[in-house]
Amino acid sequence: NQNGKKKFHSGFVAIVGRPNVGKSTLMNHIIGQKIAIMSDKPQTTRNKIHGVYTKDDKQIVFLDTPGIHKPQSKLGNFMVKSAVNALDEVEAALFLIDVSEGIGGGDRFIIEQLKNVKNTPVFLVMNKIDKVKPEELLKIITQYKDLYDFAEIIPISALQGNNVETLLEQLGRYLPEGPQYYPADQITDHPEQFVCAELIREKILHQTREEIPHSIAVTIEDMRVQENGVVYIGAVIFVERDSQKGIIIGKQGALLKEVGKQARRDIETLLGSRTFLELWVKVKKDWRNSERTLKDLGFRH
Ligand code: GDP
Ligand code: MG
Ligand code: K
Repeated sequence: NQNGKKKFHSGFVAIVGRPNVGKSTLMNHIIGQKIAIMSDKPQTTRNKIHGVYTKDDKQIVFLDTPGIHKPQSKLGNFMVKSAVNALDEVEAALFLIDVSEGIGGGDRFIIEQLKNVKNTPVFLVMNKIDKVKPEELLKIITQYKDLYDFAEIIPISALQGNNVETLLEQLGRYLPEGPQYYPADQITDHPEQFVCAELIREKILHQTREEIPHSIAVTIEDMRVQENGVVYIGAVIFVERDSQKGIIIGKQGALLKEVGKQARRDIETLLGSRTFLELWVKVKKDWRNSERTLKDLGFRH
């Protein structure tokens, strides 16, 4: 243009895929910091997390959507609805699959949902190529490419970073001219409270394995800097049953103490400040099926 300044391009990109295909890993690789919480357990990422990638004259704001899957509760309905709605409002969507596993019901369900999305190009991102041979990859491409009119098909390894640059370059071609939404050094627009709550939840899931399914929610009740410079955080862990409360507290409080220790370490890294973390466990029966409780806990349509 007249000033000789290059035009800026920007846009929003949603990442979808069934649990465990590597959505959080990909976003963390791109953003280069631990924002989206990773776990071997499905559905760790319940809310949208924006990760902001800025390079030269382009900015991509990523939405790590909750897994789209056949809903089994009201919470499930919220999750599917919000994830599918988000797809209409973005510049592009990345549909991640795990190439080391065959196409499954979860993948097919998402493809059906994608058919309701208008005017948003969908990339088929074939993740975990480090786990398969090239000829297997070709077989999987032929399985998928007739099921949907994908804008691009890109094989990557989110874990090792293979081909992620190519993915970003291809995405850049779909970004319209637009503003720089966030400063170049900002990597997430979520309140720190949310990330802290997710870190606590992650530690609980890691510590409890199968005993605690997804029937927990964590809210930050209080977060402030004390006079001595230490950040005080008070958090409540909601469970559905008394037995789950017992499991999370552990023998003489041992498990909760460990959760607190590990979460505090990560939170201190995140905030760059000494932290005092206080945790409570409360039973809120059947919170997943209560609309009011869902609203109280911050889930939105
Ligand atoms: P999400 O549920 O889709 O967000 O999946 P995660 O990002 O939490 O990843 C699930 C699991 O897959 C984790 O153990 C990751 O380390 C692993 N994973 C993710 N990407 C890759 C990859 O490219 N290669 C391999 N071998 N493992 C991966
Ligand atoms: Mg995730
Ligand atoms: K769109």
